[in-house]
Amino acid sequence: MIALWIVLAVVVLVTILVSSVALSRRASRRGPESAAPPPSAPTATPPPAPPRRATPPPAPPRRAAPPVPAPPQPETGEPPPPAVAPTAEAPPPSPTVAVPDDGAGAEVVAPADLRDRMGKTRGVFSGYLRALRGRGSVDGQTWDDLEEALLRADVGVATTTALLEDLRQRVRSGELRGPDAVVAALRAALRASLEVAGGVDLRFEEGVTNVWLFVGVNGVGKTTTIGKIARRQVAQGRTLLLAAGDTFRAAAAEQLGIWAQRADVGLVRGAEGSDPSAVVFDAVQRASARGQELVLADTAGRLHTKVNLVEELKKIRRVADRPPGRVTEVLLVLDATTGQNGLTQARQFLDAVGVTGVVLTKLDGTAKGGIVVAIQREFGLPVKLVGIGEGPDDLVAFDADRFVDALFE
Ligand SMILES: Nc1nc2c(ncn2[C@@H]2O[C@H](COP(=O)(O)OP(=O)(O)OP(=O)(O)O)[C@@H](O)[C@H]2O)c(=O)[nH]1
Ligand SMILES: [Mg+2]
Repeated sequence: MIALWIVLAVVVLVTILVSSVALSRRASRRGPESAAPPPSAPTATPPPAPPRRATPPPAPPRRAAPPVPAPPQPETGEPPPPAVAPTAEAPPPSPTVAVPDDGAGAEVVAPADLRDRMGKTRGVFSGYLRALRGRGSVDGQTWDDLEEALLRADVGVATTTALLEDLRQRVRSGELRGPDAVVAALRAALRASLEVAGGVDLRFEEGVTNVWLFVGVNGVGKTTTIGKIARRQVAQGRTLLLAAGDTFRAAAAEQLGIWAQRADVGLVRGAEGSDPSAVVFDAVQRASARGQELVLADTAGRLHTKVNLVEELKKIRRVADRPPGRVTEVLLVLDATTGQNGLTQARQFLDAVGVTGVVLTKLDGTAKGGIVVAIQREFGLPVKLVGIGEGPDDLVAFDADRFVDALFE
């Protein structure tokens, strides 16, 4: 019996021992599992988090940078910023000089001026050219860059396509090799497309009262241009009168009156709403009676309808052409900052009043200087003068060589 109790006690003891060992093993396995999650979740994530927060700051600088070189490609990040900045601050110095010798009324300017004032256009253009040259070979990217540069400078789709198609063929035929040759050929092609019959001289005839009419939509710079030209003509020894043919607003005649005072010339004006052709007719009569040889006639840029405006301009022209008057220039004034849209607006004037040339204003305030090429190519009209600022001397004769040099150098 005692032996039986001993056996039972041993069995019980062994059972207790075995189960306690099993429990302790399970506990040791669960230990690492339950300990792991806390460190892994919160601890592992936070450390990466700060670095992630540290990264964003670099991002804003990257976003802040593009606006400056915005004109060219973001990747090139080229020179436009430096070019743009000087332009914005450039207006004060105006080394323009009137040269009273060419007898046709064109003004000559110190070479640096047009170049400096065209800083925005140059910035766009030269950025692409530099990137393109830097790649060393002519590939698909070359054509993309050239196309973008020309379109951004507002050379226009039609002109850009024609220019590039020609260059592509010359590269295919082996005539042009390498980016430098392509750029040089583009430069020559642009220069050639600026060759328009007639030249930039403003036409003036002896023995009649010359009338130069200024037409264009409102705000393009007609009145300002007249003021600038009046000063130059006086400096060249011409005698002249201003005609306030914009009778649509009284303020227009007052604005022209200020320019007349500055140039020390007479002004003929009518009442607000009066017939502008009567004002121009009167100006021609007075100029002739005083032996003055030139009338600069302002016109309205806006009327109730465009049909009215065009009809009114036709009438002004007819009246101004009656002897002793002779219309020797009809200058279409275009605002370079409006780019291709400006061309669309301007077409209505072309046939209606027999435009003889273009004055392109505000070339200083735009990166769309390529519009000069589009105007000459699409309108077949010479750009005779360009406005490069609001100051009285900020008007220069358009010089195709200097213009192209400014784009490429
Ligand atoms: N930056 C710059 N501004 C110019 C230039 N030419 C004219 N402006 C400015 O353009 C604005 C409009 O010029 P206006 O001469 O009044 O234009 P307009 O065609 O006579 O306008 P409307 O009489 O309203 O038809 C003015 O603030 C001028 O100073 C230029 O070449 N460069
Ligand atoms: Mg005006």
